[in-house]
Amino acid sequence: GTGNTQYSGQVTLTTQQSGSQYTLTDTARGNHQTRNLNRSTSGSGTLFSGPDDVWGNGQPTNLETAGADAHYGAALTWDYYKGVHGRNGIRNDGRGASSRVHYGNNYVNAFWQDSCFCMTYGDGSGNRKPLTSIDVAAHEMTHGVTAATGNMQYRGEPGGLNEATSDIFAAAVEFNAKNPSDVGDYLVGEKIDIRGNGTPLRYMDKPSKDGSSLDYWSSRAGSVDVHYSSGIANHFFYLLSEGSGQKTINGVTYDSPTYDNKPVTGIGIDKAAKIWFRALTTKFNTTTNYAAARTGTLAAAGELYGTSSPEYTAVANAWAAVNVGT
Ligand code: ASN
Ligand code: ZN
Ligand code: CA
Repeated sequence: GTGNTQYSGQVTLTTQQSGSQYTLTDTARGNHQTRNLNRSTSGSGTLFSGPDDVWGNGQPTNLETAGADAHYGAALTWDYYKGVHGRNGIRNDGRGASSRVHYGNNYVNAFWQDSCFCMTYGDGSGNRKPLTSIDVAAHEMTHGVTAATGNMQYRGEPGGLNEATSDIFAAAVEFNAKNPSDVGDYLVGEKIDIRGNGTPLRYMDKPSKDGSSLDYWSSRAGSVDVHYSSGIANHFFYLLSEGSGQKTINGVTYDSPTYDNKPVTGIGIDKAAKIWFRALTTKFNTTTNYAAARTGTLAAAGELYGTSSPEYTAVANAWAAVNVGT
């Protein structure tokens, strides 16, 4: 089918034909379904269906548009985990989840629930910007991957690492998608204007730019909101990928500081994501804190690239740069 999305332009969607109708059922990705809650805050809504296999018109007033964005974001995230990490779906069992759009009234959030194996998106408030961008979809779906793997508990330092894992793979999926309307960046939620002033929700190069997130580990890391302690690992991941200092990527200029004022040389996002995924799936557990994340990512880098490799050294340097483990 054809999706006329709000954030990603015109895209191809995989759908299912049943008789004279088509539905947003992704037959290539575990039958992932995209459903319309039509402002309800409960239930599973109705599966998007229609006669022409064209979904949305690029405008949020058309109720199919958010469905097209969500269906596309879920497909990109599925393809990223399968193509890059060899993971067959969120739980590595080939099963598709579902997306629910148009949750409630003026709801300015999105969330994953393991209980329904589903993610849910609000429509945003005054600015009428549904929370269905690629990075938000990848962030929420990654909560499902984390629940099925490291399962870091959603409080304290493990909670920050859980949140960061969602931001890290949100960036990785966005870069991997190579969509010209929503290019890759190290910002989270730059499309949805959640603050109403055009700024993104989070910045990975220097998380404190949002006014609340932590750039460096301190004893406060275990007591602030998990969306703020995630900053430490987001910053680690940015430094590991791109290195410290100024850098412009896809038109966005970053300037990433280090705690010790020593420069860090990046190894690229593909290797950094390989290391984080291996740590998430084979080292992390419910109680992993920042010190253990350092140990786990070092072990993962050692297994992937060797303990004498530049990749291993970069992991050590990037953790030191966010004040973990020195
Ligand atoms: N959008 C938020 C998140 O995924 C919802 C929450 O706070 N759990 O982190
Ligand atoms: Zn989250
Ligand atoms: Ca982004």
